[in-house]
Amino acid sequence: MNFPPCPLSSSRVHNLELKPMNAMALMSQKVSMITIKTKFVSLSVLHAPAILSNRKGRIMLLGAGVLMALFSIVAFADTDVPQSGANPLVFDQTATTDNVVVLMAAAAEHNPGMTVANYGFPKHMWMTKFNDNTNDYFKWNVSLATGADYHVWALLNSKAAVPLRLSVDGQAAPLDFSTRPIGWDKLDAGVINIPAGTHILQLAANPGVSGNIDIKSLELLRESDKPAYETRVTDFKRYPSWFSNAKYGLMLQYGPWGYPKTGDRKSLEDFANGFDVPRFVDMVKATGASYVIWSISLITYQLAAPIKSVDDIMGNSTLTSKRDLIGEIAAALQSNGIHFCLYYHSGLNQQPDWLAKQNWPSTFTLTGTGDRSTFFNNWVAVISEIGSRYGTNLDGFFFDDACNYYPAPFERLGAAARAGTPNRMVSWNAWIAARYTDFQDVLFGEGYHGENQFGSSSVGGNGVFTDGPQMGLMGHGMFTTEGSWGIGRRNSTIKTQINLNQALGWIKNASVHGVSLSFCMEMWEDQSYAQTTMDILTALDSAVASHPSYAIKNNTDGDIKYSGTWTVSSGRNAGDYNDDIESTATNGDAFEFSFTGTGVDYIAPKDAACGSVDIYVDNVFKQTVNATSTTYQPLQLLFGIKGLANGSHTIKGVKKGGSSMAVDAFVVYNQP
Ligand SMILES: [Ca+2]
Repeated sequence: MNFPPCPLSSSRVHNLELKPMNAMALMSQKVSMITIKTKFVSLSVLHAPAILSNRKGRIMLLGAGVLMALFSIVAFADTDVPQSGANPLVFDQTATTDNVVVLMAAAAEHNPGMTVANYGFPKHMWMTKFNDNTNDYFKWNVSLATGADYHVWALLNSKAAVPLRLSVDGQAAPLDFSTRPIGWDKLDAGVINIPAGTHILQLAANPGVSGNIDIKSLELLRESDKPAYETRVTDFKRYPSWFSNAKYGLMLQYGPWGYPKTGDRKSLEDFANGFDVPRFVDMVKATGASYVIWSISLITYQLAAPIKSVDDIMGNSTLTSKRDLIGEIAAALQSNGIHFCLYYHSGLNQQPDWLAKQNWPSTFTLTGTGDRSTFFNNWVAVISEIGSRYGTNLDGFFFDDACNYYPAPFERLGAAARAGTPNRMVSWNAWIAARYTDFQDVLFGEGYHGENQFGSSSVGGNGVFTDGPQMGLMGHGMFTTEGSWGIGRRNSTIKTQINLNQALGWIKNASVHGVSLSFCMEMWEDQSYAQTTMDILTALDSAVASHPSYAIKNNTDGDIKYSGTWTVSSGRNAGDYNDDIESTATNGDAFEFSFTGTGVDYIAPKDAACGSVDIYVDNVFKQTVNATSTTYQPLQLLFGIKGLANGSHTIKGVKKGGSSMAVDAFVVYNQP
């Protein structure tokens, strides 16, 4: 999560508060930009260790780094960048979980024409400008005890179909694959055989094709391990229907870092003790939100809850409060039928005393390598304690900045995130990139309003992407409603930046695809908020309530029985749902659609050839409808009924007159 959401503007993060850490991060970013311009990625590595040293030493080292970078323009202009991290990189062939081998692009030996996308400490993003030069390549020196077939996925961003080749020591049976022109992708590249021993895996540019590609990594999984892997992924998924049916929720990036309208912020204890939970619950109820996503950490890593593992890691309780405010909010919302999730930020780049306990590797930002075992162990201790503490009152975890975790033992982390209840949702923010792991349920959706995109769930679906970068994740959008994600500086104002029609449009589109939207709302430390935003949310509540959740069933649906002589007409290009209809020319022929819900709409075209139809609901005659029209009109509501008892029903239509009777689709309503 960035302030504002686009990391391209991430330098504005540092305007929030120029604490020493932020100031230093800013400096290191500037230095890295210099190295990027010189195209000497390896030299950037020299600067990174300085970030974690003491302040005086760091400034001196950074200065030396700049000089070295400038000097090196002349001295080493044609030097390729050597492999970072383990060399050779030994494949673990004994692990039965977390056994995806990740080859980081930035860690590979590569020519200097490619650069790291640097968004500042401690994020590691990806390499850019691959296939921009004819000699671009990545080489990983790897070692395997046993030769095997490996399935390969590529995390990359391409606007064009670019043929690429992965090879082992330049052998005769390389793996050729092509990028898809869909932007970020987790591309199934196919299978390559890697013999036992030490070998060079090489991914080379295609000199015959121009195409500027961002690439983060290759993920390799032994083909014989793939069935078990897929079973574990399937077992991990929860896809809770309460979430896909929620339509919208509220996100609050609110915590002890927040300021009142004027004046200073409070201490952690005073903040926690001063919060009025019933007042907050009343506010949430007024918005009509089905759920709340609450940030337990963000601009500072100070938890408004007595989390003992944090105290143990710190050796004191400066970062936790005595009052369990988080637990009280969770319980109060749940008792009002409002689901509760936590947003979690690692605090690495915003809380220096917390960072100091993580043994964070200085190599990570620029190469994606380094030992992060202390960080992961700490994370597991904290997250599993939070999870256990709140149990079923905590419905989900949204983990920000997954770029700080990847590559990660995501199966282990996912199990920790489920401590206390096996049904908790898990989400990792890969921002604009493809999903960083299959061991999660829900798209984080930063800056996304639920618009259809490559692989989106179909209308009436459960929201789960069927293809593309987010395949296997349930859709979800999360965005700012006002100027920022939260109140992180003194004397802030809140300015509403959406309107009701816009919000309603997003929700209508997203909800028919099973995608829920999280409106991030700012709140001053004293729990006051912008009335203009509240007015929109209140109006949204009544507007959305009149649009109950529904599913669309096409004329080809198996729950529709056709009796008589019916003909399918598809590829009609006439505006029909799914471009097809089913029709009969014989009086007495009938359709009967069985559904479960509280209402149904019968959708068909009107046309000069169409005539009258007798409609029955649960075998009781309702009325005769007429589908005659001088012109062809697709998607006409010929009959609709609501307010049925929630359960199984049938709607039947019998052709009575005219040349033709048609069925295009049915809409099933699930709420009164
Ligand atoms: Ca149709």
